[in-house]
This record gives sequence, structure tokens and C-alpha cells, in this order.
Amino acid sequence: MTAKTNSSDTIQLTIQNGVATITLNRPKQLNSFNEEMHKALAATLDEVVEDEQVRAVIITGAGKGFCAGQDLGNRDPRKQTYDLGQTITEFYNPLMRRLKDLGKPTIAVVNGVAAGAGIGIALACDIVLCADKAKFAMAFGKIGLVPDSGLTWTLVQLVGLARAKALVLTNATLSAEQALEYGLVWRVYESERLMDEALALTTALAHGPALGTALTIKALNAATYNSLEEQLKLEANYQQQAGFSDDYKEGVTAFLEKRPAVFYKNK
Ligand code: T3D
Repeated sequence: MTAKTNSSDTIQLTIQNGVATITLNRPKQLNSFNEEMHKALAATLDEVVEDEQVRAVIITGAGKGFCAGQDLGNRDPRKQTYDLGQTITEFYNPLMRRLKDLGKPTIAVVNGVAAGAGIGIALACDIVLCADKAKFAMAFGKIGLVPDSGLTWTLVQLVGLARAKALVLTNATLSAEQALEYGLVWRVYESERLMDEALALTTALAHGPALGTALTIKALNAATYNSLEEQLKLEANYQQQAGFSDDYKEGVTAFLEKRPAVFYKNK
């Protein structure tokens, strides 16, 4: 078992057993984003992509919240105007692209409230788990803004156009149970169990076949914009790649030898 911790002020990183746990760490501000945290998160995501020992990634929040989106404490529109298009282009959009295309499975562990772009970050992950006390607060309309972080797209994909419109136009706050019912989250756990359950799931993913898992995520993401014909071609291509991998060899050998497959060995 390897254990490594590497923390900046705003982002904490722990790597253990093939799992990188990234913790947004501005608890007094409900882990809302300032420029420093954006930059630290981008650098940390680069680091976990590069690290061959990392095979699955958890994103969670320190303290009682997951992430309240943009830090409003460093915005004062009474004193100056802000070009929010620039923030989105420079920070939020690259983050969303990075998360969607990480090449390793991502699990959002929503430990408390998620608001604004915080919801976008959770929903950009491959699997979302949350605490029973978690809330999902749309928030944008309350401050005169438009949903960002890909949410106008992701919400429509996940809940359909009618529900997506109602959720954002009414600035709804969903409970964990409602988020589960709407298909925004995969499982809800009592707070005390959340991280243990998340680590069990993520460790299992980390011990799975890395290439097959990465290609499966890519294929499912592509299905949101491809035709069936395009998906069939893509599946043939990805299956060809997976079929040439050592993991396929190991998986079938294990089946024939009636033993569990071993895709990952801790160094
Ligand atoms: O701006 C750009 O660059 C464009 C990008 C935009 C992306 C966005 O995310 S826009 C949306 C920004 N986020 C919000 O509008 C959410 C604002 N926060 C809230 O609505 C509520 O705080 C919550 C629904 C998230 C949670 O409510 P509650 O009652 O559980 O907690 P609270 O008491 O409101 O907050 C606890 C503390 O966190 C509080 O600080 P205090 O008074 O104890 O010192 C509060 O000020 C702070 N906090 C919460 N959200 C933010 C925040 N501080 C800075 N920025 C925040 N977004």
C-alpha cells in the first residue's frame, strides 16, 4: 500500500491504494473557488493524470460543504464591474473539460451543500455519491447569473429539458433524496459512512482494468452526441484497443483458471 500526501492551502491531495483523493479546502467559504484554488486544482489534476499509480480520483470538500461555486466574497459589483465571461473561459470551462476527459474514473463525494458551479463540478464527475444531509442549490438566478460549468448541458442530459428549466428558473434547492430521485447522484449515504463507502467503490475501480475503464467512460460520454452508427464504429475501435491489452489477457486467463483477475498491483 502506498500513501502520499501533498497539500497546498486550498487543495489537499492524498494518494493511497491507487486512489487520489482531492479535497477542496476553503471550508470557511464552503470551498468556493477563488483564483488560487482554481490554479491549485488544475495543477493537482495534472499531477494525478501524470501519476501512473493513480487509477481513480475522488473529489470532495473539507468541512461541512462540498463547494459553493464562485467565491462571492471577492466580488463587489458596487465598486467595479467584472468580466465573468473571462473567468468562465479561463478557469471554469478548462476545469470542466479536464474533468470530462481525465482518462481515469472520477467520483464526486458531495459531503454537504453544493451550489452554483459546485454542482457543475460534481456532475462533471463519472459517479456522484452524496451525504444524506447534502443539498444541491442552483443559486445562479439568485445573483442574476446563468448556469455555467456545463450545467445547461449536463442538467438537460440528466433530468430532461422540462425539469432542468424548472430547477434553474425557480433556483431550486434539491435534497439528497430528490437528487437521487432525479438521477443526479448514484447513492446517498449517512455522513458517517460516506467516505468509507466512497473509498470502497473507488478502490474497486482503481483495481479494475484501466484501459477498458477509460475507454468505457469515453464511449458513454460520446454517446451523448453521437448517432448509433457513430457509436457502433467507436465501440469496434475501442474494443479492438481493449482486446489488445494485457488486461484482456489477464481477465480471460483468470476466467479460464477460475480465479479473480488481478489488473493492478500496488508498488
Ligand atoms: O463569478 C464568476 O466568476 C462567474 C462564475 C460563477 C460560478 C458560480 O458558481 S455563480 C454562483 C455562486 N455561488 C452562490 O451564489 C452560492 C452562495 N451561497 C449560498 O447561496 C449559500 O451560502 C449556500 C446555499 C451555498 C449554503 O447556505 P447555508 O445556509 O448552508 O450556509 P451559509 O450560512 O449561507 O454559508 C456558510 C458560510 O459560507 C458563510 O460565511 P460566514 O457568514 O459563516 O462567514 C457564507 O458567507 C459562506 N459562503 C457560502 N457561499 C459562499 C460563501 N462565501 C463565499 N462565496 C460563496 N459562494
